[in-house]
Amino acid sequence: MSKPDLFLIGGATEVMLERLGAAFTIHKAKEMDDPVAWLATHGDKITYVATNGHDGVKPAYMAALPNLKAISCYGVGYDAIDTNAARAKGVVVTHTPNVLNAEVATTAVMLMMACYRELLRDDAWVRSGDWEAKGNAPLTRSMDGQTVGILGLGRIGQAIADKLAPFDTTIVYHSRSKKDVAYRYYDNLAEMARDVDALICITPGGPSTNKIVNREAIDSLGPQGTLINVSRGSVVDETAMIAALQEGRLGWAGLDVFEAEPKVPEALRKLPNVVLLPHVGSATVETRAAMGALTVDNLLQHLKDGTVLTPVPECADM
Ligand code: A2R
Repeated sequence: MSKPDLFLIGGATEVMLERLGAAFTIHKAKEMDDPVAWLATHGDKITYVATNGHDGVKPAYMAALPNLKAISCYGVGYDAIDTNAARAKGVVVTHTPNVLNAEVATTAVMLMMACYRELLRDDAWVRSGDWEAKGNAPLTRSMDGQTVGILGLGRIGQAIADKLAPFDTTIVYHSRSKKDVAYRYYDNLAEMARDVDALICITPGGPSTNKIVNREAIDSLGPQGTLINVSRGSVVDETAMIAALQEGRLGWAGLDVFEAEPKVPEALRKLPNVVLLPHVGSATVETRAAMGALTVDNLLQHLKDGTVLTPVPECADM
């Protein structure tokens, strides 16, 4: 019996390719000159798609996949996939929640520590010879005892709160609904930003969170405030943030995500009061292996009995 056809958007690890290859005939979009043209001829035989949170599934691909059954997304964020369009076609979408909570939380804490303790400046102080030439580096700020506002206290947000506990932080949070936790809840983001030393963004991307960290929220965080973003670049008004960092209205920013990544504005790259990472929140060998395994497991499960392990909430009842 011939294997079902899978359209692979973006990359996949060797282990993923090996497991997928045993069950599916893989067609790699990356190796096609014109994937849309290829789909126009072959799209009707594709029943499965594997993609990632960054590449998602373009509307032009979706339109050319009439017999699609499932989309498996390597990553917890799936804002690059139109889940409503998928659902309307009877296509179930899966993602990789939980297996990356600890890693993304570590990235958030690492960025916060790097901002507070001026890790990059002090590393440069040693490398440049300034230590010998100028003496001790200027003092930094302590990360202990800070009040930290978490924007989006979900799976990862809670993991961040847990990892910050040894720093004697006071955790508060903002989300659309109050959670059953002991932390103080703010129903207004700017109000929370006014009361905290650091604001950590860890909501999903998409229209409902687009630029919710706006000028008002940024100004509320203020000149002594630190903004950490490990969610999506779209969550923060990047232009407003850069202006605030340049003008001293915002103190520091630790960023793993950007509005038009991998393009990062030069004005941001020039600032001394930022720490910039190339969207590596979950990017360790261990965590990416776990995410890859779950991405493949969802597809194999669907092939076996039509169910999936970790559907996105919008497809949970399919
Ligand atoms: O708003 P709620 O009560 O649904 O809480 C969720 C919150 N959230 C929002 N908060 C404020 N304004 C919004 N428009 C909004 N939309 C969602 O974000 C919840 O507390 C949190 C998301 O938590 P989880 O669904 O458990 O997601 P997880 O696994 O923590 O990942 C979060 C995101 C991914 O979507 C990727 O973009 C990124 O982390 O890696």
